[in-house]
Order: sequence, then C-alpha cells, then structure tokens
Amino acid sequence: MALSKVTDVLADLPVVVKALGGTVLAGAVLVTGWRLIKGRQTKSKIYPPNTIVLHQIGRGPNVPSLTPFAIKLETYFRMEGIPYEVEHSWSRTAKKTGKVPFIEYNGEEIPDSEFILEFLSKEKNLDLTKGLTQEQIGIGRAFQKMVEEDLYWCLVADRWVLDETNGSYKAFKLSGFVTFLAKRSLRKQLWNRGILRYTPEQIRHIMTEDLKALSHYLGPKKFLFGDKACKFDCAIFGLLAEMKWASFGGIASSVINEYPSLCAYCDQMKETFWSDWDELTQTDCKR
Ligand SMILES: N[C@@H](CCC(=O)N[C@@H](CS)C(=O)NCC(=O)O)C(=O)O
Repeated sequence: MALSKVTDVLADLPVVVKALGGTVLAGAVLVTGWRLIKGRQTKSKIYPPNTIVLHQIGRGPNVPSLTPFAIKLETYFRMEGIPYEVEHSWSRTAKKTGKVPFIEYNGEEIPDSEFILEFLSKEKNLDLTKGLTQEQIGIGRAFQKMVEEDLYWCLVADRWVLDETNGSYKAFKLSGFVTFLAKRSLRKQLWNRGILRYTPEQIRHIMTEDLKALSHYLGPKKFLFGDKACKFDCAIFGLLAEMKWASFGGIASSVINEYPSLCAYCDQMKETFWSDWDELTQTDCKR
C-alpha cells in the first residue's frame, strides 16, 4: 500500500480509534525506552568464576551505601578477608525480590543480605558465628532483628517520608515531581507496614528505646561481644552508620548522637574495616 493510501486510511479512522492507537503507541515507545535504559544500566561485566559480585545502589554521600544491608555485607567481607566486586546501579534490583543488595555468583543471582551470607557460608565453607557461644548467637540474632526489622523501618520513615528537606531525594538528584510520586508511594507502603501509623514523636521514641537497649548491652565493650567484631556487628553497624552519617534532614542522627558509646562503636567499626570510607563516598548517588 502506498504511503499516501495509508495516511488516507488513518485520516478516515474514528477519533476514538485514533486516540486509542496514539496511547498504545506512546506506551510502546515509553516501555521500549525504559527497557533500553535498563538494558544499558544492567549490562553485566564478565567476572572470573567464583567471584562475588555485590549489586547495590550508588555510593552515598557520607556513607559508602545508602542501604544498610550493603554496608553489612561489605563489612563482613572485609572482616573475613573475602574478595568481592561491587556493581552500582540505581535501577537494577534482584529479579526474585525486587530489592537490593543482591549478589551474582557464577551466574546465579542471590538476594537478601542474610540469605547471601548463608549461601556463602556453604559455598566458601565459612562459619558465620565462629567463636561465639550459643548464648551470644541468641543475643546477637535478637539485636540484629531489632535493628533490621524495627529500627530500619523507623529510619526509612524518617529519611524518606518525614524529612521535609527531602535531603535523600536530593542526593539522588531527583526532580520535585519524581520526589512527590516516590514519597506518596512510600507513604502508602509504610502505612501498610505499620510504622507510619505512629506519630513522628512515637517513631523517635522507638528509635531511642532500641538504641538505649543496644547501648546498655554494649556497655564499655568495643564490639558486641568484646574485642573482636562478629557477623552481628556488621548488621548493627550497617544501620547505625546510616543513622549517624546519612540521616539528611531527619532526626536519626540527633537520636544516635545522644548515645556516645554507640557513636564510638560506629567510629571503631569504620576505622577497623573501612580505611577507604571517605574515598568511597560520593555526592552523586546515581553512579
Ligand atoms: N532483608 C533484605 C532487605 C533489603 C531491603 O529492604 N532493601 C531495600 C533498600 S535498603 C530495598 O531494596 N527496597 C526497595 C523495595 O522495597 O522495593 C536484606 O537483608 O537484604
């Protein structure tokens, strides 16, 4: 069919059909564009066999990651001298969970920081709780869960929703409109989770009580169970580091600063395992 014929046929189509066709076409262009962007961002390098490739978002300002679970993993790898590579992407998440961090290992994708450690303990024959008593393992697990399942959500609410300066969004250089949409969606998610049914004062109170419990247990010790850091310290440090150094305009840093022993603990972990901390932080979180 000649081009002029095609345009004639199109011109004769009813308005509704034309509008529908236009919408479908625009949708297809958007989806294709998004796939192209994603595809470009997710092109993986080829790594030698048995390389642990840690996928996470870009390095953050003041902290090497804005996800505490990535700091937890990197700290553990450093503590145990396990070599790893890091891949940064602001859009790539684990296929199974839609979350970060995740690792790729010999072509396999493993999500979730805790399951990653369990996977690696089998793969690399690591004892995740070596040298700890049964009692310490119980206490460590309880504190880790308090931090990752309770304190974490307070931080998310504080940093991503309650902080009126939108500092975390600005760190990602997101526009006002995208920030508005992201905040709205997150607000809904956090309401469903339960944390946003508390007032900001109550969220502060929960943070304070969790940190108080932790500081009471830590006492004058260097790490959770004495002079040697363990896996549980890595998880706790991941979250406390975010509170201390990456709360933007939120209240988290002022809450943790009320606990000098926890601040000293953060400094201790940082000095022990992250001599390159400052070099790794960057203002453009998208990279
Ligand atoms: N239990 C997971 C938690 C991971 C997680 O919640 N990651 C956040 C970033 S800190 C995420 O990907 N959120 C995106 C979402 O929930 O859609 C782990 O230990 O890795």
